[in-house]
Amino acid sequence: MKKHVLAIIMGSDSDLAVMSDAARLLDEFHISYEITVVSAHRTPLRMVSYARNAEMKGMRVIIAGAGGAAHLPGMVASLSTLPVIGVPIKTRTLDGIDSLLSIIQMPLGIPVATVAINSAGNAALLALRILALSDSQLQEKLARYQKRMNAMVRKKAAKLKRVGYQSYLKST
Ligand code: RP5
Repeated sequence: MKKHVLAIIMGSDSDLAVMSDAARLLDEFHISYEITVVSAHRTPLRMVSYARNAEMKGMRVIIAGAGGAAHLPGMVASLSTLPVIGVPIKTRTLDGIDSLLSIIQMPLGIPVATVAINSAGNAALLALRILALSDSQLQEKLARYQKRMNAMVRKKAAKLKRVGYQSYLKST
């Protein structure tokens, strides 16, 4: 069986559309991951066994998305010593502020690195940076990724200068 080095977990399949941004980025970087639903509230015992076994299975980082009373990232971090990156999911009632505050305000001792609301892509990039500490090829790939972004922004700035803001807006 193929060993996954990263886990993408989420409290519900309703989080999948957001969390798939992380999966897409990891695909782009050819990093193996497991993606699944683990609910802190609806499947607490599954959450305990998932978090307890993750390191033994070869996982290096866990990305955990949750919305509302979002206990999943903190609970998983409390059950393991792996780095956990929390993704607050935007909610219909409170716009994800509930998720953000639930995930980010961890007490001393159990850290969760929290990204912006719905920012699963940045969670993946942060996880890649952690892996890259012991993988120079991955570090080079990340540097190339940043160079491509840099070039894209410079190209846009040059176009804006060339055509002016009105034509630019019409062309986008
Ligand atoms: C959380 O409750 C999940 O992470 C999800 O964001 C939220 C709502 O879940 P569903 O009612 O859509 O399944 O546990």
